[in-house]
Amino acid sequence: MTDPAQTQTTSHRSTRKGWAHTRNLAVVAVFGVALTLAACSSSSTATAAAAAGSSSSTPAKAGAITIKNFSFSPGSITVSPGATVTVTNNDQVAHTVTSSSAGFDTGDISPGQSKTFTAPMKAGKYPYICSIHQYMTGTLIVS
Ligand SMILES: [Cu+2]
Repeated sequence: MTDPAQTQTTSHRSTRKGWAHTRNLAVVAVFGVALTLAACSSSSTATAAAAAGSSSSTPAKAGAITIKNFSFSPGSITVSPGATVTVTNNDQVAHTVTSSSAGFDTGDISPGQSKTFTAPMKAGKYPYICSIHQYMTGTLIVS
């Protein structure tokens, strides 16, 4: 197997390209810090909301649900139609994210593992449970 990193160091052109790429990353990082500082100093949630809204042209808004202490977090999550939702189980026992009405089900998620499911295409409010511990409830909102 050829290591791409090694291949780069043997070619001047590739090395220069790699350096330029690293420099671009640094510029992005600095810009990111500046943005963060600006957001903090103004302490305006409106600014953050506007920034988030400007990225609405991106594909389906994905979601992430975490399970800890027999509880879904966040208890209610909003995603785009057809979005991929990742569920991470941070408990010591298996859990599921199951919605019989919406037709999504992760199946058993072992402790420390993650699984994904696809959100319904139809906008709506979909309650789900853990099929193993049916008192565990959460809500997936598609909008
Ligand atoms: Cu469970």
